[in-house]
Amino acid sequence: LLAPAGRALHGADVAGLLAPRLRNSHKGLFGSVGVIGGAAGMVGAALLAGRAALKLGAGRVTLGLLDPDAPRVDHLQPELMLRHAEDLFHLAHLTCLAVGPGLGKSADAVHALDLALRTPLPLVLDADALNLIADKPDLANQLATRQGTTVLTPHPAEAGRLLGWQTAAVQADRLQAATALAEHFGADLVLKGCGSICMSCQGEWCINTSGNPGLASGGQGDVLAGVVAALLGQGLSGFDAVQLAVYLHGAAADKLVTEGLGPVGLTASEIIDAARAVLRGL
Ligand code: NPW
Ligand code: AMP
Ligand code: MG
Repeated sequence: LLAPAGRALHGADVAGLLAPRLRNSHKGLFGSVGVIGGAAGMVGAALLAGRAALKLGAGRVTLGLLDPDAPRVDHLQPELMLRHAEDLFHLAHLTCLAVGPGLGKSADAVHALDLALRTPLPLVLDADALNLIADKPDLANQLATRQGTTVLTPHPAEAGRLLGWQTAAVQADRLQAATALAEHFGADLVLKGCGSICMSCQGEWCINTSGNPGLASGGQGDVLAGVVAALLGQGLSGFDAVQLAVYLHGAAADKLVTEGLGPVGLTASEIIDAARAVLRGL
């Protein structure tokens, strides 16, 4: 069988994926996103994902943090609800979960990921969620057999860990790596990096045209995971959510560079507001 041919991903491909909001809309229509992550020393990763989910339109966002000493409020984004990770699974209203930003690899992290994989909710798996799945065959099997939408957002090193390949081998044949991951896990995904590959669980794929080296800094991937979760929460399919999120994330960096910020020193926090502005202009 011939693999479906790929295409370049431009703004026109994703414009219109999110329907305009009705005048009588309410927050219950736009998803209740949970973010699981934020172990000691990496609480910021979960905050970035949560802030990104909020500013890309999620109706409500609750963080389930692994660090027992994590703050109870985000003073720069008090709209976020901060809980301990284990408490998140008692919230009946969640409609979508992002797992992994700053999750760490503790026993509590494994437990939280295991519970998330058992839910029927649309899932975004990033960072240490992917690293744990690479380490633990039971979790990998759960992922490969789960029903429901799953979006994977590996960078090349995370993709290599999942595949048992060196990072250089992933980079040498990025399309083959993305195809192998989509087939093995039956998931929609983005293989991140310059020219991110978005791939559907059916093997449909495209290469993103937006973005620049301003994105090569800590926290940018955590923001992307939050954007994908926001879009899943608003009802997009896994592949549509990946494409729109990846395009917006790159276009946000391009917008900031055009305006005279970065690329050196561009921060993940700055990308969030810019992505919201790009979405408005699509
Ligand atoms: P190298 O150096 O080339 O060998 P890791 P992480 C490679 C959290 N964070 N092309 C590259 O390898 C995350 O959420 C918390 C080629 C790089 O050094 C995770 O939970 C933050 N290679 C945790 O930290 C902000 C590429 O991968 C290595 C590549 C660990 O995540 C930061 C790094 O990967 C961070 O997000 C590319 N395009 N991209 C916070 N504020 O709390 C990556 N690599 O070892 O998986 O570490 O990505 O930092
Ligand atoms: P992470 O490594 O998880 O923090 O993710 C980094 C994010 O920034 C991913 O979405 C990458 O695709 C993006 N990124 C990093 N470097 C570049 C680059 N040189 N050009 C375009 N996007 C990049
Ligand atoms: Mg990352």
